[in-house]
Amino acid sequence: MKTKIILVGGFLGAGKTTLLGEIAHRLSRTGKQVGLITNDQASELVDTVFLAYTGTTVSEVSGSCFCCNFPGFTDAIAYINEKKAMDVIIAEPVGSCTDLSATILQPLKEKFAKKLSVAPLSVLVDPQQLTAILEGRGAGLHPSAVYILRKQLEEADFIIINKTDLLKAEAVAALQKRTGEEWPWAKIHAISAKNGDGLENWLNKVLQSSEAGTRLAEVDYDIYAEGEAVLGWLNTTVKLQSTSANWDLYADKLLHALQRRFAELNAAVGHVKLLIKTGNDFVIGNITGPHNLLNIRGSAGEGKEARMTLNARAQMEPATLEAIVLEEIARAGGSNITAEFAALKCLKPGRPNPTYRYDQIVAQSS
Ligand SMILES: Nc1nc2c(ncn2[C@@H]2O[C@H](COP(=O)(O)OP(=O)(O)O)[C@@H](O)[C@H]2O)c(=O)[nH]1
Ligand SMILES: [Mg+2]
Repeated sequence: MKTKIILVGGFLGAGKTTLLGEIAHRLSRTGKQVGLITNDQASELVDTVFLAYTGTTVSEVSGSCFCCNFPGFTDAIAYINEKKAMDVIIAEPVGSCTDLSATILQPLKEKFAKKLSVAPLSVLVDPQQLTAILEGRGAGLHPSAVYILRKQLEEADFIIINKTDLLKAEAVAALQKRTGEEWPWAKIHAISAKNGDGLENWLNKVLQSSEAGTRLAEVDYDIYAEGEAVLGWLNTTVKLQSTSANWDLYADKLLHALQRRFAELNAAVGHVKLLIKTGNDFVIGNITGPHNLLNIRGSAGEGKEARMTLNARAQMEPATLEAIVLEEIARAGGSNITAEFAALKCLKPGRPNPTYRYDQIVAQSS
């Protein structure tokens, strides 16, 4: 039996991890064995901690993106498959990555033809960002970051407009039509990873089709590198201690403070997310834009000790980002909560240098 491998790409905050969690649930319910792979430039990933709560086998490729560490990616596939023979493995590449068809899908089809069946490249997009880009606006992003987002859509086999729960049905239909006109070769799906709308339809298509990596985009690596380098990248894990603290209030306070600081600097936010866990309970929260509502779910309750993982991607120098995050962690805790940093990494992604970059489409038998 070949393992089906599904790559779910798309820009930071598009909803990839939410979708991965949801489809892992759905596939597991139908008796399928499912594994997940997350990816980041550094370890200490909120997505990995969050997805581990789904009870699925999760493997993290960190320190480099899949494209620049193809062997790391295929080792993660092998590691998961050794634990259990998987029917499906779903992988989430870094949100600022593009050129995945040339650097991941083609080499997978060629080198792993016996073991893997590659699914169509599905690229998720936030409808607000998509609308802005179709109207020629920048969605608050640097022009080179917009370039990356457009390239992600250009190389997609399936473009998935996510978060349709935020739009009226007519607006979804109009956006689907306009997207189809812009990228006529792609199949356009509209879903809500949150409420499940459109999900089954996309999932069935993606599982049945072997039309994977049917497009190669021409990518200018200078612009691509600049689009990634404008983002400051911070990952940290912090041990929090208190005589007694309400961790949900702390999460809320910290996220609001960070959002205010980024808005003051007018800095576009790729995403800021944190997860605080106490035993088996957790609270998870996100900021996806300077004025977007915060999204906080779950509860870590009250107590003396908690562990927080925080990831921030914002358009600013890493040193500025680090200073802001450290200041606000200290301030949100006040005199009641102390923070001990178990890990802290702050960086600017380096120039992408893929292991492989194919300039021809590899055929795949079904
Ligand atoms: N309203 C709405 N929000 C969503 C949906 N999918 C994801 N989100 C939210 O979008 C934010 C980013 O989601 P995440 O899955 O972390 O995105 P990723 O960076 O692409 O992995 C989170 O606040 C999610 O709760 C959706 O279908 N509807
Ligand atoms: Mg994610």
